[in-house]
Amino acid sequence: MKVRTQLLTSALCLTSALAMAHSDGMDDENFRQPGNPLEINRTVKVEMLDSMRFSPGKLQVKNGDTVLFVIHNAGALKHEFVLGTGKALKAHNEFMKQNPDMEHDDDSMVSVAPGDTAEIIWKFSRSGLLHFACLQPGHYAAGMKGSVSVSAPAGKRPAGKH
Ligand SMILES: [Cu+2]
Repeated sequence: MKVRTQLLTSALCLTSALAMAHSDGMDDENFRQPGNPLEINRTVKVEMLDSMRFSPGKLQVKNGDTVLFVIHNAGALKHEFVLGTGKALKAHNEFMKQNPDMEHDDDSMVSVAPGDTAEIIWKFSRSGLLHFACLQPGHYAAGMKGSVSVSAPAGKRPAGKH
């Protein structure tokens, strides 16, 4: 019964955050692509710190990469890793202020207890800048966020140049 309730609240949380993100025309759907474990071609380790930082805070991947994120909570507090566009994360963070006890369990986000390690598999299918953040109350505002720069695949030149 507890599991069912948690699933329901996390689904509601996500839906509301996305609805808010969509209301300003931002397109989050293209980034929401969980990866196939058989296609992992990179592993990226990220540490969560009680200094309200991710280490490293800036990541670089290539468009087409399927990345296994290994996320370790090195602190004594609970932290989260939530991947998304900047606007979706901001909207989600606002929602969390009203619902601080919300649990997250979705392909693009994970809560990690102190000392634990969690994994997310993500396929990057568009170049551009993505963001990640911890949405535990106060953490995002304290700077617990980072970015993933998704570059064009190797060998592909920008349009219009020869
Ligand atoms: Cu945190």
